[in-house]
Amino acid sequence: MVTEINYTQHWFPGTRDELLAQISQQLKPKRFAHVQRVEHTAMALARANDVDVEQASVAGLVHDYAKQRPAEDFEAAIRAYDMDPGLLNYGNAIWHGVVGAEFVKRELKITDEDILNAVRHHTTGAVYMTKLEQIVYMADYIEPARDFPGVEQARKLTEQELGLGVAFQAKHTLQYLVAKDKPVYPKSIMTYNAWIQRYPTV
Ligand code: DGI
Ligand code: FE
Ligand code: FE
Repeated sequence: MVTEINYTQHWFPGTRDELLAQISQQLKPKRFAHVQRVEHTAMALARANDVDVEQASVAGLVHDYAKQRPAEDFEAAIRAYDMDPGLLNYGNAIWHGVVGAEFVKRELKITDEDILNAVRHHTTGAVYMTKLEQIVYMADYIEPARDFPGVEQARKLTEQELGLGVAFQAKHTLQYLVAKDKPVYPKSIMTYNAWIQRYPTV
């Protein structure tokens, strides 16, 4: 996929090609292709929702930056950066976003808190999410290669209104986790509670 965008702002201190080069060192080809599809979807959602398209490009590209790190890296970072020790009870699924953002900040020199929060919250969502955070959360869920029951409805709702998509995803991810007997990270439940009250119809 070719996404022609020249970075003219300061979200990442370098060109898009330089960012891609750094990300490709961290990710296997399949995951690298996924983040580029998320970038593309996030840029479209940004255009539709009056969010900075370049900021959405950077956030989409970096959202899974830490996905393929070993557990030891995350455990060390949780201790080094005084993060919630409760995080140690979870695993890569939760760490790659909330702890991964710390690697994004330090290694990619991205300082914009909106982008960093979009990375932090892209798996669990959050009670309060900016439009950029909602965009990355949804782009990850509906990028073109996603294929699961309900994805078409998720795409339609997101097009209608970002918040509808967020509520839909929060509800369906919670249902999925419970059905699979997986532990639910408390933040995922908080996300569900908040968004289902804002959008009770999903
Ligand atoms: O990294 P991706 O695969 O692109 O997508 P993602 O960051 O949304 O991760 C999705 C995975 O995370 C999916 O398998 C469900 C899982 N997940 C989401 N919320 C929770 C969770 N896993 C646990 N254990 N607890 C959660 O609250
Ligand atoms: Fe992810
Ligand atoms: Fe992802």
